[in-house]
Amino acid sequence: MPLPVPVPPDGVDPAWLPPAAFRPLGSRRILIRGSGPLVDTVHGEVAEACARSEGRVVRGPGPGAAAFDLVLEVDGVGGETFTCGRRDGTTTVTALGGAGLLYGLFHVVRLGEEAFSGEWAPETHRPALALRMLDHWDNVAVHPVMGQVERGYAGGSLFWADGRARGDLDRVRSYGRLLAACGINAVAVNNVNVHETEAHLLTDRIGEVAAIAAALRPYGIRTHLSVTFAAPMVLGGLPTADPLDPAVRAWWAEATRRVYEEIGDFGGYVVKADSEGQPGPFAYGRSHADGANLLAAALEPYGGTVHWRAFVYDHHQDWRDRTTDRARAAYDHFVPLDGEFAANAVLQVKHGPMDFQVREPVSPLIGAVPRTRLAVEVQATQEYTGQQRHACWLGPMWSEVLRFRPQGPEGPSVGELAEELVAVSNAGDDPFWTGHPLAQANLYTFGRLAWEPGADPHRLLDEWIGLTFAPVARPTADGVRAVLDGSWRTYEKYTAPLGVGFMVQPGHHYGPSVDGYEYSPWGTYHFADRDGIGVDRSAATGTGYAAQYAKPWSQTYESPETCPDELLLFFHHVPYGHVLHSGRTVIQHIYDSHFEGVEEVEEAVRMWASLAGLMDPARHARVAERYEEQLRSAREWRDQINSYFFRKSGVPDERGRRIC
Ligand code: GCV
Repeated sequence: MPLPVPVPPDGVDPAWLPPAAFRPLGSRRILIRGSGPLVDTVHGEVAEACARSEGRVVRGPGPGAAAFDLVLEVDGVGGETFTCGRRDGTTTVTALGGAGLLYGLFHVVRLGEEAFSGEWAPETHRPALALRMLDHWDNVAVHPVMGQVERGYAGGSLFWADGRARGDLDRVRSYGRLLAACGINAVAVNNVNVHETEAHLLTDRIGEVAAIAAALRPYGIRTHLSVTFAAPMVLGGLPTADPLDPAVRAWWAEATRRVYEEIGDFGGYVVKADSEGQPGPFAYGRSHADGANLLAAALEPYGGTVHWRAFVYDHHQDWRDRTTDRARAAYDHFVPLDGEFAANAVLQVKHGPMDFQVREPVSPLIGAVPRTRLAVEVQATQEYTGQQRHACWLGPMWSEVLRFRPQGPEGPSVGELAEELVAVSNAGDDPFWTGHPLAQANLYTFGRLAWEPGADPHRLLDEWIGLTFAPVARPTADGVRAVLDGSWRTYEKYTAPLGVGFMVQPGHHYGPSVDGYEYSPWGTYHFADRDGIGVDRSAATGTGYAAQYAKPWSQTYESPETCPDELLLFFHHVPYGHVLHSGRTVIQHIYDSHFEGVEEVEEAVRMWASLAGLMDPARHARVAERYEEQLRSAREWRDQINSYFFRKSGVPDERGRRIC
């Protein structure tokens, strides 16, 4: 039976699955062979597309394939792999399982008319990373400081409303559909900071999680849950959460058994422990391997996984103490534990050593735990990259991370070392899903990069444009590409310079405040004085962080002479007159890049205005409105940063531009 395609509520943007994107497929004669729930989903998609465009679909063994333009068939025991080729006028997608067929269908949608022209040999497509996951930092109850979605810039939660799981889950079904169309196969439905209400999702409120899981399942998405390490105490009334205590182990085993009674394909737990106030094993003198293995043991009988976050650092640092370096923390905590984690425990590592800044080096932990399963975590929600008020397409940044080779140029890339890629989701109940309509490109690119980490992100951007604006005319495609293509570097230019990071307003993290975190306990400093700026992380004279890298990176980063310009202030404290590889001094680079960044935003605003009338007016208007704010904010960044460094250094701009 075909499963009806979910219908999002009125006014909700179709994102990258507008009906027009299905037109090339919908006007064809299509044969579907195979059975099972995901094949029913494929059947529903095809049936709806055909009903709209006068195509025809047959399900079953069918007459000879030659009578069809497209054959979608399952031939295997399961899995996500599919093969697609075209011969004698018939395009064939042969998948190993229902999930593969679903991905094969969306592959055909992406190809559009191309899927039905010429001939090509069968090509096999399989995801490079087994798990491609979104972590939602959603709270059930609205948190007094963080709101409903922590670091959420797209309205309220998609899953939770009025203190419980939404009754109407059509929007969640539509979300699952969008995610499947870019290759995502797992979702964690609540914040890693687990507050009291949300702790109960594990036990007495698991039925609500089960309802969400049921809504996502038809699109091949497994549901995961963030849990508090203190659950045995908070929920079970035990006096301890010590991971080696038999009663604690029994409690987790029983709680997990009940979870699987409700959700047979439950993915597992996500845990933030001993981090920013969340409880963890340190309270009992136990290691993080002890902690992770406790939950892994409870999940193991059911095939579940624990995602244990490596974001562990001291957030009560004394800013006067120059020896403690937050960037070192994940490596220092977890490298000694390599080889101690259970087979179903995955260490989830932020891509950089700090916290999703616009520019960071790749975390040295990623290349240093060969006997530990790794998930790399990126942030689609733009906490430090414009909060979905600024257009900032992060595809090139994530691609750089995934292509980096931590063990040296001959070693494996991050995309090869990681088994899984996780993003903090940027979606909410906003009609455009992501607040800023162009931020949809981040979600889409993330999913596609998780499938194929070596893909050229610009190709993926073009894919997103082609689908979202279908049928896309040249000026629209060129215009959208022009405003997004370099937007990450533009954002970098007008915010904190040369990898030094932060300089944001404390708390909400939007907008400039150069010294906002300079005298705080969070370990995020720039150390600017009248002579220079930057953090000395060299082994010779600094915190020693550079030595956490394998060669040649440890050597490259150790010296200001070889350190790449864009990371200079992350690794070194240098005088304002230090000459960069670009030939400019640091101070002149600060001035120039900030003027340039704002000019680039001005250009993007003009480009966007020229696209009026070429797309859905509501989408155009929303972006235009966001650009007004981006421009205001970029000018504020430029002026605060330039004035701050002019006042500190006393060095005038070579070009005599106005700096207050
Ligand atoms: C969910 C940063 C964010 C926090 C977030 C944390 C994390 O510190 O500001 O809001 O907490 O990262 O990744 O756990």
